[in-house]
Amino acid sequence: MCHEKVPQNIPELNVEEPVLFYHSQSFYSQKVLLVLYEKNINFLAYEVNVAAGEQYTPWFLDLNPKGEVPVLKIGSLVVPESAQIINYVERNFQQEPHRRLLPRDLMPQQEKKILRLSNLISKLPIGTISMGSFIHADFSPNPKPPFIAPVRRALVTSDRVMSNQLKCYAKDNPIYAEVLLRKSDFYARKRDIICKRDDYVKLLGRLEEILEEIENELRSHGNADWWLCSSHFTLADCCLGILLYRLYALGLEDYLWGKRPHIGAYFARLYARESFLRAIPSRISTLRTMWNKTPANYKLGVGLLSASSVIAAVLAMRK
Ligand SMILES: N[C@@H](CCC(=O)N[C@@H](CS)C(=O)NCC(=O)O)C(=O)O
Repeated sequence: MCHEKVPQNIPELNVEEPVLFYHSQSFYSQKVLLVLYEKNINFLAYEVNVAAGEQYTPWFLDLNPKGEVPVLKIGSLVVPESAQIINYVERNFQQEPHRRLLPRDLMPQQEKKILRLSNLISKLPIGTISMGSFIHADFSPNPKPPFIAPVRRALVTSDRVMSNQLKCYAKDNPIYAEVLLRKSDFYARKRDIICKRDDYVKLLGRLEEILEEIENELRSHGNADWWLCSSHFTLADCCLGILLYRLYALGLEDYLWGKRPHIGAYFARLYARESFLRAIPSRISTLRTMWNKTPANYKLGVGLLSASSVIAAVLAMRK
């Protein structure tokens, strides 16, 4: 078996309200969380133990055969994929106390711009950008927790074995074998792009083109107190806010918006928004991720180092 120590049956959640299966460090989960908070939707959050492979248990694969978070479940309705979840909630939760992320009073060209920019941002291969930044670390000199060196190394290692691991999950779950094997191929191809520096530079170039367009858009508002495309915080802001947060956590902010002051100011403004603060991972969850992802020998080293510092301090005090 590939997985252990995780619930082998769907958790009994006898609730009427929507349930979001998510992971606090997952980019796509954070985007959905931001949308749900912005729209003032009550929901129950179930954190899937991705590190232990809970997403490949049969009960989770029944929800999403790709073995990915986020998934939204409302009664018997199951909606996988962040884009589908966002579409679903935007269409179905529009009346008070909810609010639209595409407000009614937008001009047609504004709505078009919001949809276009949201779409551009959503198409970015964020997993490849993240993993590539761990390998070509000179682009991201200042990574934030949880992306400290031992965690980055552990993530690169688990990404490297993922393609084979997925073949193993496919064997364990023959009904979902086809989709899992397709995902295994995807991981093998992604690995090629991540490792080749030229390909990674091209990917960052594409990201920069989008950020340049966003910088120009923000600049065009002058001093108006606008978000990306409107005075309202819209769908485009949910996509952009979480993208910027991920790039910042990876340590790419100087490289990407050091020379784009409007994006820098926009990013700082997000921290005054309650929904954004709720959607990004708490310190506790970041510490938990760091602990789970840090190899045991490194923890032992840090433990020994701390113990020896304490002993040295005690000895010094006795002198
Ligand atoms: N296209 C999916 C991507 C979701 C995705 O990649 N989720 C990642 C976390 S950010 C995941 O569940 N990874 C676990 C795995 O693949 O084993 C979406 O938009 O929801």
